[in-house]
Amino acid sequence: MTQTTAVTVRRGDYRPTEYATDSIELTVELTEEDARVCAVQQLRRRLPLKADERGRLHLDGQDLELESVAIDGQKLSSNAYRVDDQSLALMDLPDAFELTIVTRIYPQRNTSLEGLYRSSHMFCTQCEAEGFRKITYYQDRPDVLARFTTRIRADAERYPTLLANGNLIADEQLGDGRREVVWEDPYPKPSYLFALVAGDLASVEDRFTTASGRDVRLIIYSEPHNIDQCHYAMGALKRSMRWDEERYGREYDLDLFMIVAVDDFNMGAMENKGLNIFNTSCVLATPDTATDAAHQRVEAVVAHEYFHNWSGNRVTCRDWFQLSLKEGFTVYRDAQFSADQNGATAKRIEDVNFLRADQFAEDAGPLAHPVRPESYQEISNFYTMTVYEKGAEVVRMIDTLLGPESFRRGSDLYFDRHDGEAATVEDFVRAMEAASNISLERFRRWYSQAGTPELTVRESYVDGCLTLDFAQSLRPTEASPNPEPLHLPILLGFVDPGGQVVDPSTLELGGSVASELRSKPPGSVLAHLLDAAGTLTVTGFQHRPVVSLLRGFSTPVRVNYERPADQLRHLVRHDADGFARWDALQTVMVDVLTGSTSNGDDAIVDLFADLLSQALEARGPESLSLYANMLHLPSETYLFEQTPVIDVAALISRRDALETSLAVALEPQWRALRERYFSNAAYEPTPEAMAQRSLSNQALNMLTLADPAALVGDDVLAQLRQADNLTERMAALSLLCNTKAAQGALLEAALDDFYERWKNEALVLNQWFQVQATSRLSGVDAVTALVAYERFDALNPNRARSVIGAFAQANARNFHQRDGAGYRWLAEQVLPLDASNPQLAARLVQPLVRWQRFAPSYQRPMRAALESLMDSASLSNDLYEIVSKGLAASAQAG
Ligand code: HT7
Ligand code: ZN
Repeated sequence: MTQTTAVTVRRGDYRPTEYATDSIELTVELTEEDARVCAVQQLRRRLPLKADERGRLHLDGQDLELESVAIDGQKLSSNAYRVDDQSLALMDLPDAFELTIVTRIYPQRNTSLEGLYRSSHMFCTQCEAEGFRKITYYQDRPDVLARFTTRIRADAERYPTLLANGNLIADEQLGDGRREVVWEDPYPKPSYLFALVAGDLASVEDRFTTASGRDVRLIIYSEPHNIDQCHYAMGALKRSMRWDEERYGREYDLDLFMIVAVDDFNMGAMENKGLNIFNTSCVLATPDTATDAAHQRVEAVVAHEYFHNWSGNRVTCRDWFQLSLKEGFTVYRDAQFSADQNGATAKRIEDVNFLRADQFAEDAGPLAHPVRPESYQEISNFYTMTVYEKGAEVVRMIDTLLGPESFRRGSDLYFDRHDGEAATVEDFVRAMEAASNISLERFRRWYSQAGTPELTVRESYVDGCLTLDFAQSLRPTEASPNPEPLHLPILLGFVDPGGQVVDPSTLELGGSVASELRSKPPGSVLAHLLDAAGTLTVTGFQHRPVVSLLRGFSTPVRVNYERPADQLRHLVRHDADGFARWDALQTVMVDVLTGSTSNGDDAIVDLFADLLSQALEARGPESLSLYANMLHLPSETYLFEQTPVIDVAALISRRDALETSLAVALEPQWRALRERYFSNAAYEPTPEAMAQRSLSNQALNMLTLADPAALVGDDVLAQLRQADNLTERMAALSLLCNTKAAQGALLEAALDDFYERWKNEALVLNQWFQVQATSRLSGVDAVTALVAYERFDALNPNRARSVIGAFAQANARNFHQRDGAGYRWLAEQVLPLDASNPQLAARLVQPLVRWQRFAPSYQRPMRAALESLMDSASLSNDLYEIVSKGLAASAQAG
């Protein structure tokens, strides 16, 4: 029997609640068996009752044992309310009253990691999106803003750390070895921002003086064995606080800001008011336990959650359809922060890579939805790349259209207008319009239409006049069956045959599309394509220029621009904009790898030869990180996204062949690069040192490809043994795992040594699992052995992702085995997980739902694996929504 009870929630059905909850006082009594929760709410009708109306209240509740309900102190008999497994309903209510509800819950048995649960030795909460209803009956929706007071009672010895949102207002020893603390949060907030933590935690502490001179205490808590790994996050927090004041004028508003690191967490972190809760993977970082990428992720996630204090907490969302209002905007803010900390070009490359490889895939598959979705069955499934990353691109385009001064005025106006409110995407766009006097009428469609637009460009040149004909199209989707043209901001520049960027102020702009000069990047023009087609003419060139299109990826589209490869190579060599150089190189390689350009390998080798000699001379972090990015081939997932029908084996073997040719043909240059950038200096997490490590590791990778036998015994092993940091250790271990010549005793010894040394560091052990799960030499047997390993634990999301997620998402050549064994294996892992942690199961299954994009021989077994899940006894709402949408797409395409 399959799940059939899924309810669809629709955006158009939004209605405010009849009653506001002005305040809630929670008393949570923790024991080793359970928790007793007493919630006292003050409720008030928003509008007076009409003559024939009776006051009704719907409260959400899940997995709760109801002990009692009382109104204004009078206990209700059980026929005075209706309770089922999702809700508690009360009738015939007065206009204002006090509601007291006592429930019992079992955090120790809660493996879903929503609501109140146990992780290692502590209790913690996760309430976004709908977890508070697992703590007590409540109007668990983001437009109900209440003042929270939280009283926690627990064994004083076992749980000396008792935390909740806001300020500590009481702390008392109770008679029976128990202790009581009371926390009060002065800011009204929705229930999804509630948090509670109880444990025996260590802490690091610091202070921050705000722009207006207030003193804020900053504390990061973790289990004692991790506390030495929290200093990097503290530095990142202070940088974020200063940055948000300087860049957005946003000051922190409480006297205390806390972060708690927990082992078991479904996502990266959570922005609960004043008490952020973090997955350990997003807060702990030392040279030995976090790679360069992990350091940057910690910095970005700390910033992201902190920035939510304004974009999400002070101004929250009216309903979950507005999720991108806080997430898209906050991702944009954290991207700006990271760009300022570590270099704008490298950050843009990272984000565009992710967007084009993963979000474009989501937008092309059965889970495609607009940035502001119209409906959902399970809101947890809508924390997607579309809502986050495409949502951030939409905010970025608004910034591009308005320019930085007007954008800042718009953001100030948005925060002023809606402080303390639950707002909508429309409120955000209106504030941007009001502050800039720029109409975003057509632009709004970005929020309501799913799918990635395709921009087609045709170019002609006659007597100094360049004509660019633009056309846009958007594939109809179920969410947007009749898509309409979007406002595409197209940033471009011109490079002359000598390699100089042409100054566009010497040119005349015309045609049917509006256009204007822009100084960032230097020598740019911004064209506005608002209709299905339009033309930009540019006159006054001395020679035919090469067009540098979509600088900075100014609009998230697929580009169809047929032009000779030598034009792209010219841009790779000469464009003044680093992002545009990288992007042109990606296109050159994709065209060769997907077969749209024949015999291009030699030209790519020539290009790489130039880039390698430039990389040897590079100075400064911006330039070094640009070459570090350019000297990598496009990722497999990006390549898949660039082909209409994905033939996994063919694409991977083309990519392998090109990589090997580059390795062999340029071996001396790779060796020089390795010698130039390999360093024995002590580890530093600076952008420059990270770029140097990336160059050195890429050189080692290419040298190993060129001559596997020689290097395995030499540089790779030396790096594995002698490195003082995880980045270099993992690069070496990954090379051993992926090199045939290293298989057998050599690799086993290396893996065993690594395991013995790091087995007590959970996050490093995840890397050990992951490097094996993603190896090109690890098939289904290998990952089956990994999940059978004693230290594998599917209930810990980080560990599950390090094997199951890693294999399905980052080991295409083995996951997409033609006999379907990889797909069956994934379904077998996901099914038992669904019973304990539905959110995680629904995420891990997703590689299967994109089956329609693959060649027919892959499609059949992918669908069969989905069907096997659908046939199973019962699925959670989370997994059912994903699997059923995946299979519905199969009916359409089949
Ligand atoms: N706002 C947070 C979302 C989140 C979450 C959502 C569903 C299930 C578990 C979750 N943990 C955190 C994270 C963020 O984007 O800032
Ligand atoms: Zn967020």
